[in-house]
Amino acid sequence: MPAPDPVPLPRFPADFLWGVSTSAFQIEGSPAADGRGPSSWDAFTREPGRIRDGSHADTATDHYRRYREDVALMAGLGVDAYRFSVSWPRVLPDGHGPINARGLDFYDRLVDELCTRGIAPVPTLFHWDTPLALEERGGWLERDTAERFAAYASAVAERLADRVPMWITINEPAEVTLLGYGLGEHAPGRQLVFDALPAAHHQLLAHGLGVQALRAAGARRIGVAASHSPVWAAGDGHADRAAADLYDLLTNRLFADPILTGAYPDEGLAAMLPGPVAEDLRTISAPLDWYGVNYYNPMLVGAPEPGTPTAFGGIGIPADLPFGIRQIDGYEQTDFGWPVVPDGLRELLVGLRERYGDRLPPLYITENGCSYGDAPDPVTGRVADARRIAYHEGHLRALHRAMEQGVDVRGYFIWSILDNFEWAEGYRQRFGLVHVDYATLERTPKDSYAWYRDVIESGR
Ligand code: IFM
Repeated sequence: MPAPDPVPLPRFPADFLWGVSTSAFQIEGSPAADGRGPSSWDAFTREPGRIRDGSHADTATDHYRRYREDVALMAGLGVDAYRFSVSWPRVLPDGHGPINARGLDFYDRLVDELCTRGIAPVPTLFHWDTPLALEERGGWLERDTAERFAAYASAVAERLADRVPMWITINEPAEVTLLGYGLGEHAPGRQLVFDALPAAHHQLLAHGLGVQALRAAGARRIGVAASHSPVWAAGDGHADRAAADLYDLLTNRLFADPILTGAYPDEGLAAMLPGPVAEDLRTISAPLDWYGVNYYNPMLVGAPEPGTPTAFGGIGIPADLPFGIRQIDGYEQTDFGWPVVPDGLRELLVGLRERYGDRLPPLYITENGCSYGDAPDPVTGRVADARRIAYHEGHLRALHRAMEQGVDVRGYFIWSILDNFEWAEGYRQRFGLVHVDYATLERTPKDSYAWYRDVIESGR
């Protein structure tokens, strides 16, 4: 158990935005309510062996029906903002065609509830739940999906832009590309390895077209939520450094460079992408108001070791890839097996500032969090999650150091307000400030909830 740090947390600027995050598929449940269509993840969870605990997200946390209770929990925390995602198949059950007004009504009610409580709604338009009808036509491997996304973005903004102060186009296109289309660990379960690259380009194009559509509909303050990790080479030799550089290119620069510089980081790679790439890059790099960073941990990468498949956080990495993921020793691990490296956040942010300079808009940490399985005490009901508190304290200190080093960071969203459906892990990983009993759906704020409430309060 980590000892509490006796040094008080540093002060953040008075206008620093404190928030919490979720995504639709992970919390909402009610997959058939009010005309929602099926998503790629509904189908994936039904395939035997895909989800480690054999679960699905038909109920998840039942947020679709309990959203008022959840917004009340956020109000109790005192957060300034709530980052949630809009389910594309609720709004357009087939991914295109007529709008399902009842699906949009849910987000209308949610936004109203948030506004009533003084919490800024921050919707993400795509957090992985592709409408199944589009997935069956190739999903993100097809350019058409990007164009459909833009029409969907318009529909959502036309309804909500009058009350939404900050927008996010897409979440973590790197994970969808790598885990969904490259390795098959996530929906849609394709194992295309490097043939998955069109999925990256089309999500980036969707982001760019989405920015245009949002601006045309009057949306303000548009950003993206991209996952980033510092990549550490496993050794000083050329082979390890080259493998780490390739991993950094494929997971960090492949996504940030087009958005922030209007170019792919490697010409050979750009040449493998479909469509009018140069023209698309102009769309993809339309100026953003801010850039969102999702940070969990650094990655240690070395040359592949033939015959030794590697794994990270339960995800198997095939042995024939040109890099191998190594275990990071010497740090505590979350229950997911992810190393806890707070200074990796500072390293990452300073690195982004060095690489992109003045092209980097103000940053928000759109996700940061940890999975620990602490449960309510059977007698007192208390959920004593000291490790989560230590995790966030450490990351806030690291974030503050990055700001002292000149990185312009405007806010921090904890992943997540609630325990929820953690994709291929099912319900085995709990990231919430609030415990969810999946049998009764009872919510129990953990000690970390009270800690975050105090952090927010003391900053005011
Ligand atoms: O739960 C996910 C989220 O959907 C995307 N970012 C990482 C989180 C933890 O794995």
